[in-house]
Amino acid sequence: MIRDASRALCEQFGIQLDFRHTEDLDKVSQWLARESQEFDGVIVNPVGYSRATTVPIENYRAAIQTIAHLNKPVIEVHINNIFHHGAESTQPLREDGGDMGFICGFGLNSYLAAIRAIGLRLQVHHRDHNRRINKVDKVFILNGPNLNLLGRREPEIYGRLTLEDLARRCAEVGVQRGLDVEFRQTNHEGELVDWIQEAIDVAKGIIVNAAAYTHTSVAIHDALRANPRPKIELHISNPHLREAFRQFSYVSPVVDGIVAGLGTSGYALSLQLMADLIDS
Ligand code: CA2
Repeated sequence: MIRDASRALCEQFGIQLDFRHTEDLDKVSQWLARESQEFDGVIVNPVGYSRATTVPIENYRAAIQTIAHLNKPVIEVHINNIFHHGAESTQPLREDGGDMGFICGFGLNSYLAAIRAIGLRLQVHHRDHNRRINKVDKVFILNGPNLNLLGRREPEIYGRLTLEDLARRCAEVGVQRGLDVEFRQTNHEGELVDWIQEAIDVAKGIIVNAAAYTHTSVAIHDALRANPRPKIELHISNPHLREAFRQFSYVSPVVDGIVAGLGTSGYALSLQLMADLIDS
């Protein structure tokens, strides 16, 4: 099922798919290390690797690091939201540095979004048939503190697009996917809480980049929890690869899925995922 759907999407992009499965993590390390010249990107689902004590995680991380140096996109995917079940039993890879995205909680669509992200990175042409017709649903995209600085500071982390560019891009993708996008930014925690509450009555779904409040705000956790609509946590960077204080999220346990580390293209990808969440 995952293999067939992944292959079909790859064909649309003209990407050749090499889909492999093993229970032996050591083997994954070997594939990554030995064959890194032969692929342009990697999607890896390490399942419950952090629960296993016998697998050589160090080798695996070293292998990931090798391909990060080659500047090839690597995306960790999980079918379920791994933060729904206690973050200490299953943790995302936390390798320092490198170019690694993270998508979890969308079922099969976690894989398809990762393929789309790699397609975008490789700038390959594709025909996306995944359109919704005769349907317009309101979706909130809520952005937290300092994201108004996008494109003006730290482009090496957050890219060159401004928040206004992103809002425009999201509106375009929204039109394609039958979503009426309400794009907002605030530096104030309480305002984010107000908007998450407002969305209960007004929006079919919320995509939230709570920025620094992700790591500090019980109020935002509670507000999201009270909103029964589909919810996606979004980050431009991958907080798990950054400072220790970014590695805990109050948002992760109360959302359906998470998209991180895919740069500003994560916004468009999240909208695609949201359309599918609303339809499902
Ligand atoms: O990667 C993300 O999207 C973050 O949510 C961004 C937050 C950070 O606190 C999170 O850990 C991860 C920071 C947003 C600050 O945005 C800036 C944009 C340009 C220049 C300076 C800050």
